[in-house]
Amino acid sequence: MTEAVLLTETNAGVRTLTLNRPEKLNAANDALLLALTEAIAEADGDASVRVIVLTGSGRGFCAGQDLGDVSGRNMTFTEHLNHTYNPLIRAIRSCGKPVISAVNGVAAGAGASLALAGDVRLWARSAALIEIFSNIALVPDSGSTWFLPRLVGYHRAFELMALAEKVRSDEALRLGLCEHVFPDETFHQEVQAYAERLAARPANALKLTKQALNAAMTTTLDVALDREAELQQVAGDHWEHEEGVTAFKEKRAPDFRREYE
Ligand code: LHQ
Repeated sequence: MTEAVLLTETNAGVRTLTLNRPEKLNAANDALLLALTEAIAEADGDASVRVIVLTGSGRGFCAGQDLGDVSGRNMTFTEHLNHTYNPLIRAIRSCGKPVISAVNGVAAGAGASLALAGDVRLWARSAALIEIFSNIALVPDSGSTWFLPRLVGYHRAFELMALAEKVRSDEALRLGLCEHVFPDETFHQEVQAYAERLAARPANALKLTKQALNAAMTTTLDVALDREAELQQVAGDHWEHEEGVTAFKEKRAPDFRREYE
């Protein structure tokens, strides 16, 4: 039997999805992209899952499109993106649960987009990101042109894309491409511990926060204020809010996981 292109594991409410084509630095083929998109939707609908982690097996995170898998394909570039990468990036951004990009190694091309697409980006010390598209005379895709300038500004984004420079973890942290860098040796334990911290937070409130932030990325302050007021009502009507306030008054830690255990 051939090894699955995507490995799935759930531990303490954390669903870890591991890209599993290590001999190619987890370069993506259609099977992997479709499996990953489906797995995110499945995790989104599973009440026992509170946080999703995306990571890679072996020494790479994702080397982007498998360049051995595109020649002779019966699809245009546009069709290919609309069929595979774009639904994946949309699934991550619209998922009601926090998605952690756990970047264990090199993230190149569409793999760099995947590294940027998570709500939280945790990197191993030896990880690196390369907007490598221009090496093969392509345009950055899978959301890179949207994510990167919002993080580093137009000019730095243009330079990284035009020169396909490798961004190492220390610089990534400085540029805001990741939130934390952990030692390679303990990376997966650190990611799991971080994910469990997030899993203990109020799931409904985080879902609404993600929704509000995503919408605010492309809107005016006026519209954002109105949306906050609407979503605050939804959050305030949820049991989590009552639990948070009660716990505060009783001087104890809130239990936001009680419905799931
Ligand atoms: C690979 C790949 C790979 C196949 C490493 N494919 N085998 C969207 C829609 C439609 C079409 C096109 O594209 C897109 C979006 C994109 O993602 S375009 C960008 C595609 N990706 C690339 O151009 C990256 C190509 N890879 C590299 O430049 C290097 O491998 C990097 C810089 C990522 C890592 O370098 P090294 O650490 O020196 O590793 P390596 O090059 O020795 O790679 C290890 C193996 O993985 C090697 O196989 P081998 O049999 O020789 O050991 C590579 O051939 C294979 N591999 N990336 N994308």
